[in-house]
Amino acid sequence: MPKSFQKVSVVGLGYIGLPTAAVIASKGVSVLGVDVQPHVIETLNAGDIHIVEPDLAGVLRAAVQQGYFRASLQPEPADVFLIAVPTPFKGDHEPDVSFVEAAARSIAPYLQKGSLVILESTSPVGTTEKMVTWLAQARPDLSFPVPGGAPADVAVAYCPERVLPGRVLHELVANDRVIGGMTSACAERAIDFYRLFVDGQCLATAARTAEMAKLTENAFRDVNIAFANELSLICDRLDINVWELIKLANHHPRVNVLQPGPGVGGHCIAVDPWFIVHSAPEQAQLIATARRVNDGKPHAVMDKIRQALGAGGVGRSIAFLGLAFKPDIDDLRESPALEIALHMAQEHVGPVYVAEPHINALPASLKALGHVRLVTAQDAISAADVVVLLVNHSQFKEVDPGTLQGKALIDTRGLWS
Ligand code: SAJ
Repeated sequence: MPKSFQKVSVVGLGYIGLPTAAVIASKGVSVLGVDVQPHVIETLNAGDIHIVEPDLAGVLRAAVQQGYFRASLQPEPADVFLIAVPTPFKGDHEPDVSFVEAAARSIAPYLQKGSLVILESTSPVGTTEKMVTWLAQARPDLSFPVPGGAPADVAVAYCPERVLPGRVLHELVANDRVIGGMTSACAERAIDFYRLFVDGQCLATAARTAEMAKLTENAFRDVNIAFANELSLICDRLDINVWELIKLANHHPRVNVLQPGPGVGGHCIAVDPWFIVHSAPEQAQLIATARRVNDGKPHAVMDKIRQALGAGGVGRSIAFLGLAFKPDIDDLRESPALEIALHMAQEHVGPVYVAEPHINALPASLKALGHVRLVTAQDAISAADVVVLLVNHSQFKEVDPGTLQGKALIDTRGLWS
């Protein structure tokens, strides 16, 4: 292990920071995890975890037991500081980088000559440069890098995470990384660090390009999903089966249309493109439109449900199959399926059945309505007049098609089409 990376501090112990800290510690590097939530610190120091991610519990527990990982509310001196805090919205889709600023200011007192600071949080272009400004304000005794400038006391780089929830431990090690330095010397230093645990390629670039690379990847996927979602609306109007259409079109050697659905959920794809739109609103026309198309899709599904319920909708019952934001996970964050089920249950007075095999209890918002029950898929289908398939969980493929006979069926994922 290079002598300069003996102690690493990871600030922000969420879905990215914690697995990253655990993987680095598993390589025999001493890692201090820092978070502002006392219950997170207590849980981790006891060798347990507070998030759901396959294989993470074992890796973290071993790291704690072997003394390579410890969590604290307070930063401490370290050779490398890796920041992985949330960057949510404020106001009208405006990126809020205040957690990055708070994290930068919290580590500033512990920097010294030779420190390496890396930002991993998904961030609008220019955030790494801002972070340097905050650090420099707090530490006038140290020099910090400027693009194309002279070597500085502290190296600063931006390196976005690209892991897929559910496969984080594998992808953290296997994926290629884009590593943007404030200067090329900063990028090289950060690459040396990532080599401690990354098997994929480490690709050097400027910090601004690396920031934009992350946003581009998710905006690319969002635009392509929007194309599929728009096609589904066009096909409804023209009475064409969109699933068959896409299968046929994808036989073209250079066409690969993605799958329509009830909308785009999760914490990344529905959020990150707005960071681009906010930075360049005049230019980012297609990206903004794609966001609107995907955000509009749940409303199109709700209109279909209202139609299926018909004029005598009052006493009829609805089954919603799936609440998660994508198949075979338990994550309900920003889920269009949950949005649709909740809106419709608020508006519909008849019985509502929800089948979500990955949860044990209804989310509070649905439970509070009083007329929504969490049941198995088969029970939901048997009891319902209108069946709405919202998530293509593997388990729903087992449903006997005979049981769907005579029901009004809205299949937003093409599972039974
Ligand atoms: N979806 C569709 N149709 C499709 C594919 C996806 O409707 O053909 C929907 C899903 O149902 C879901 C949403 O899109 O609601 C997002 O799911 P996803 O599997 O596309 O992506 P995430 O949000 O789980 O993870 C993404 C990944 N980014 C890309 O694939 C470019 C992941 O690599 C990133 O690390 C992650 O965002 C992140 O943290 O930014």
